[in-house]
Amino acid sequence: SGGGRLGEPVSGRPVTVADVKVVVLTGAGISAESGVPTFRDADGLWEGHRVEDVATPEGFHADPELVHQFYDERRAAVAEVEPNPAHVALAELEQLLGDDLTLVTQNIDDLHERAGSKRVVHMHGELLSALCARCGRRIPWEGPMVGAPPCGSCGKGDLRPDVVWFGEIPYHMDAIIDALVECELFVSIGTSGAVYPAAGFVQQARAFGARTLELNLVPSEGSRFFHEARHGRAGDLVPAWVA
Ligand code: BJW
Ligand code: ZN
Repeated sequence: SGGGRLGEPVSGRPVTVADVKVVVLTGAGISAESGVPTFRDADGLWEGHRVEDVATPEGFHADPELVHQFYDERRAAVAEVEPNPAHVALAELEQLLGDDLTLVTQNIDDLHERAGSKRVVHMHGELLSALCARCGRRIPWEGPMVGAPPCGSCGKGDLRPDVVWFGEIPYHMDAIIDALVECELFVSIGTSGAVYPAAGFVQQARAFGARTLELNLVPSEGSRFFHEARHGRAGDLVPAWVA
């Protein structure tokens, strides 16, 4: 149906590549082929941990050590893996589109950056950042947070992972909404469509006139909201779409 390949008509009018404003939303599925476990697939990373124990403010309050350990393990694991062809294709797309591409990721890994993307909007935060729970200061973070000293800025606050847990407000929402309003093409890659507000972006983009495309291993929970869906591995689908 012609939906989504760059340079093809979007919203019924002819466009050139330089013309097209694109929003790409990525989720855990784009990092799966790099060896980062997803959240809700069979061998998902939440196994052994209840979501509410490790990804809520209440869980952190109840057992900060457990939550720090959980994120320490993920930080160490991500350091061992490499970006895959899907990340690389999106970095190439940024070269092509510049500011006309808004890459929004729900992922807290840095694989988009390591593939060469310069402007990544991390709506659920970043593994390589720590946040002072008292003064809100952010600091770059590489080592384990278990046993970390208090915040060097206020001297008192405990550091927490700089990530967005259930019940917290995702980051950069104003910029994301602006990009959804303006875009002519919205592409969702490797996300189950189970977690809001990201799961609602397709309907918002569509309401504002964008063409919408899903690239995912299987139909997501929101698959029916897209104009077009292609199912397969991100490492195959994303380079083919960008080419
Ligand atoms: C492949 C593949 C391959 C596999 N190739 N594909 C409306 C209705 C009901 C509830 C709510 C609602 N609005 C808000 C809520 C509450 C809640 C929520 O959504 N709950 C749901 C469970 C129903 N949302 C929130 O609390 C959010 N905050 C909020 O809404 O604040 C209010 C507000 C917001 C905005 C404006 C005003 C007010 C915060 C949500 C925070 C989510 N946090 C986490 C943890 C982040 C840190 C961390 O990583 O530890 O984010 S939870 C987890 O889920 C993580 C992910 O980013 C997120 C999404 O997961 P994702 O990426 O989709 O992964 P999977 O595993 O689910 O799916 C992977 C997909 O890839 C699958 O489909 C596979 O098939 C596919 N795949 N291999 C291609 N090779
Ligand atoms: Zn502080």
